[in-house]
This record gives sequence, structure tokens and C-alpha cells, in this order.
Amino acid sequence: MTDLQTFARDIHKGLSAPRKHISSKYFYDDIGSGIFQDIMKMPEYYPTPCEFEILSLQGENIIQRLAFKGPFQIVEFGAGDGIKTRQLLKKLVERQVDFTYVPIDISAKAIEELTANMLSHLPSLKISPMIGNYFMMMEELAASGVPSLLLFLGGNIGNYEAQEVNSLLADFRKCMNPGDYLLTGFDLQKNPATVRCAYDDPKGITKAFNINLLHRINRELGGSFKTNQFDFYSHYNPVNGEVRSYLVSLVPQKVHVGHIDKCYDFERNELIWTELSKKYTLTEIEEVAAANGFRVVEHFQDCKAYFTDSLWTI
Ligand code: AVJ
Repeated sequence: MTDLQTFARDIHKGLSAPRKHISSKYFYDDIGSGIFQDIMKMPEYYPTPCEFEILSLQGENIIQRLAFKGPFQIVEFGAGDGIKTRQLLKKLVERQVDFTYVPIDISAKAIEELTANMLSHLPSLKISPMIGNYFMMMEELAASGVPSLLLFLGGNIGNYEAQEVNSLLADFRKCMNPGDYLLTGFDLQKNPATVRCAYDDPKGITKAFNINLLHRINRELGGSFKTNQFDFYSHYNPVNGEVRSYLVSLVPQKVHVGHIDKCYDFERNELIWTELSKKYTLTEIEEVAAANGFRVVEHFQDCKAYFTDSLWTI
């Protein structure tokens, strides 16, 4: 199945369900990735500077907790622009530690840019990029048997429902050997107003990020969404730490998706759920680690305790 066919199938499934939904993984086409760059520059969006702080100021501490005896590899899932990761790699390069950086991404363009950028800042870095689907790559990595630190940064785990977190961690575990590490970024529970502002910003950048899903369906699947007939609504529940975001149909309307020749009916105020962004407590993180057979080595937090990069081992 091509990526476009998978997209069409998922959109059909999501828009014909009793509660309509579109997976947040579809935010990130070229335009959506650009809007996400803008989100990361917003003063309200705290996760990026918090994780930058952790990796810049605590990189040494993180490295010191790794008990590798010889050469190892640092495998990164979803490296993005790599600026945060570079802070950590810089420390290792400076100390002349023998390691290889293995960024993995499905976008060849993203990997090329990341590689060029890393090498321009860290010319002596050993880098061995991989283009492709995480899980196919994971099998290859497991077979290689090289001691590994896996990175899953940025709080992407927050987009997964509890059962999905477990299966993701099971997949990570499968490609790890005893003594390997996993460093995962978790956004932490904090003053609810701080979270709310980060996910529903006054300039409407997050709204544009969500509306782009509809534009993307129009562009790639021949959809007929009138995007001005949809609004954005985001809700933070501080009791369970879940931000859930939605598109809201402002009028009763029908939308046709040409490539699959299907029509979808929207009632006035009907929702399309687009994203879960779960905020954790340290206790929950420890429970998730234990339930999936990991041992927590240390939580590395920023000075405001808004975010943690948690180092686990098996
Ligand atoms: C890329 C998943 C970490 O959940 O904070 C930002 C995406 N959504 N604003 C997050 C996002 C709305 C982001 N992650």
C-alpha cells in the first residue's frame, strides 16, 4: 500500500466513525512541519526550550549515567531539526567518546538536512543516517548487537494512548539488549493555565496547524473542505493530564473526498478529534517504565520541572 492509500484509508476510517477523528501523525506534511516550527517559536510553547535546557545543561550528567564499556551507538527516532540532540552529542564529541549517531526518519529530505547540519557543527561526528519506517529499522538495529542508547525526545510519546504507549515500548524493548538505554521526553503536569496556553495560543498558530489537516485532505485526496466552516477547540484536563484537541464543524455540512469518492456529513458543532498530548507525573512515568520491564536510571528535568528526559535501561 502506498503512503497515499494508507492516508486515504485512515481518513475514511476516521471520518466515518461515530466519533470522527484524524490521527495527529498526519499533521506533519511539509506545510504542517513548517507550522510546527512556528509553534516551537511561540513564547507559550514551553516544551522546546525546556528540553533544550535539559540537554544543554545536563548533557554531562546524562552521559555519566551511561555504563558503556566500548563503542556504542545513539539511535534517534524522529530527530526533527536535531538542534536539541546536538547539545548532547556535542558533549560526547568534545570528550572524544567513541560512538556513532544513527538518526532515523521516514523523510529523506529531513535526514539529508539533519546530516548536513550536524556535520557543519560537529565535523568529527560519526553519523550513519537511516531512512525508513521506525519498526523496520528497529529489527535491523537489534540484529546489529551494538550497545545502544535510543532517543525518543520532544514529548512525542504524549501523542500515544496508554495501550499504544505499551506497544511502542514493547517495540523499543525488542531492539534493545541488556545494558542498553532509552532516553524519552515526557511533558510534565504543571499549572493548568500554562498547558492550556501552549496548546491554544492567542495568534491561532495551533489552530492553523489543525486546520492544515483539512487542507491536506483537500490537496492530497481531492477533498472539498471549506476550512472557514471549521473552528479549533483544545481542552486540558488537569485531573488526568490530557490535552485533547478538536476541529469543530460550525454548520451542518457535507464534505466530499474525490479520490475515494466518499461523502461525509457533519452536524453543527460536530467534532473531529485530532490530537492527544498527555502530560505525565513522575510517578506515572515510573509506573509506565516498570509495567513495560524498564528500570528508571534518572529523570533529568529543567529548572522549572516542566519537562523531563527520563533515562531508562533494561
Ligand atoms: C510534537 C507531539 C511533542 O504534543 O506538544 C504542539 C505537537 N501539538 N502543539 C506536542 C503539538 C500542538 C507536540 N509534539
